[in-house]
Amino acid sequence: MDYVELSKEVSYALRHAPWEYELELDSEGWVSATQLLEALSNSGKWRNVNLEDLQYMINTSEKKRHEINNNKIRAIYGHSIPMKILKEVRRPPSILYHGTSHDALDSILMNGLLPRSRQYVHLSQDINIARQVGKRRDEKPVILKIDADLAYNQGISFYYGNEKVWLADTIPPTFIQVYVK
Ligand code: HQG
Repeated sequence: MDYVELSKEVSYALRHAPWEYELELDSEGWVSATQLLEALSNSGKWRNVNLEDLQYMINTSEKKRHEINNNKIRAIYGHSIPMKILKEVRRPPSILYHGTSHDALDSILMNGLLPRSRQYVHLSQDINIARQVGKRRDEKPVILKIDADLAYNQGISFYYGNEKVWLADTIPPTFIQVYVK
């Protein structure tokens, strides 16, 4: 089984288009794993997929995109569906990074970091992760340094995704510094 391909389809279902799979996410993004497996099986491509496959897909992925608990599964971050998924508010690490493209830089410095097509802005404590994220859009990405401590103290909400991904609604320009250009 192609677990990378499976992960992409599960991400699509749980982040962007649950209705295409007749799934309804709860307020924290969980759906019945059985229902997801049923929908995948019906598609033909994933006829024999089972819960162990989903668990193996999660365990072997370098990013922790999904989690399973009590026969339920959810995407941990990345959602774009209209219903906002509730994430746990938490004090962030004092510094967070965001990797992006040179094309986006002027707009970000003017308007701040905005979630764009997703529900939250995605940030990372690890500069190498930020670089990887930015590389999806720019061979030599811009790395932005976010004064998360100051932002948090001034009332900006941060949310916990996983050990590597922090979320925020928006980051105003005053908390953003260009770290690598
Ligand atoms: C940019 C992947 C102009 C922002 C990744 C980014 C991540 C602005 C793009 C996760 C802007 C949105 C999320 C503004 C932000 N003006 N551009 N004011 N504010 N932007 O994909 O953070 O592999 O929605 O810099 O690794 O790149 O799918 O967000 O370039 O963890 O699991 O608008 O998705 O994870 O792009 O990536 P995205 P992202 P997976």
